[in-house]
Amino acid sequence: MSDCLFCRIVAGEIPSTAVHETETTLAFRDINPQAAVHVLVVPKEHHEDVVALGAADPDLLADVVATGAEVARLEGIDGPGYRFVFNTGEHAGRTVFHAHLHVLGGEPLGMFGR
Ligand code: D5M
Repeated sequence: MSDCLFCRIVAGEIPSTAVHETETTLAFRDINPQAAVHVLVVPKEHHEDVVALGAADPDLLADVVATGAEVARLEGIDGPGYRFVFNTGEHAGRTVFHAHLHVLGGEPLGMFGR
């Protein structure tokens, strides 16, 4: 999808700060970090959101989660703990329509909600 921001990052057409890559996934730093560590993990293949990804290719969703866990290990936040977030829809503030996992940590995180 040539007009998809994260497809263009995967293709190397838009720069990103990669922290990890597998055959099926790419992890890069969020441009607007909400925590000391804020990394996005995307499937290289385009899927609209996590629900569509899970329905179309559960193994690829598992790859995204496994890459998120590996990113937490590489960033040294697996000990103190971290948060995985998948936003869907307007109320969650979703802005990019290519499935992505937020990996947040590196400091105590606030609770969920408004
Ligand atoms: O989150 C989409 C996230 O994508 C948001 O936290 C900003 C981030 N973003 C947007 N553009 C870029 C680029 N170019 N590099 C890295 N990160 C980016 P959402 O769950 O859709 O609200």
